[in-house]
Amino acid sequence: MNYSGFTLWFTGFSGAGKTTISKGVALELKARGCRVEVLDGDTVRTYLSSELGFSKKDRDTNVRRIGFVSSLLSRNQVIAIVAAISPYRDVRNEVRHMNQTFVEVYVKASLEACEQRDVKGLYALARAGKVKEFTGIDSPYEEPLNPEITCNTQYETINESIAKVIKALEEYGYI
Ligand code: GGZ
Repeated sequence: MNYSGFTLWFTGFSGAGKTTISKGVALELKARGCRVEVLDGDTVRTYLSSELGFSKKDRDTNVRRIGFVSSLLSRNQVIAIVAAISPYRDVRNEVRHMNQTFVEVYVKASLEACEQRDVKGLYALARAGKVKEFTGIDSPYEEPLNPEITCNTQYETINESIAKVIKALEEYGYI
């Protein structure tokens, strides 16, 4: 397939579905012969940002690091897929401008829905005050105002969200 690199950036609450959708999209793009790399918040925090916590300053540093790595990958014909809460609009905007082609995907689910899923039990810990500065509980999430793509995971299945992202990338002419 003839394509240039670009950055596909998934943002949303913990538990909204960023990791699952991004993995599905990565698989589909690889099946089509694209070179893909996934930068997931969880993994990045283990290997690249292990000293960082969840204050605004630390999250901003984390998001800038991810944005920098994605810019290096995407300018070398890799599709860089990012899945990070990246809760602050100003820094998402900053990384948008660090990347030549940037596609923002808002993985949208209400706080209530994410809290109900609570796959990792982190919301319960946050409500109990055992995890501090948790996004949506005692740390803000600023919704994207103009994302290229929105996946409403309360109303779409994971496969529908994946298909929606792939279709949008085709329509933008990126794949
Ligand atoms: C939010 C937290 C927190 C706090 C631990 N707030 O859903 P997860 O579990 O697997 O992914 C979340 C991850 C957040 O890392 P990010 O790099 O995506 O965040 S950011 O972009 O804001 O820098 C969550 C877990 O770490 N986690 N503590 N306090 N999420």
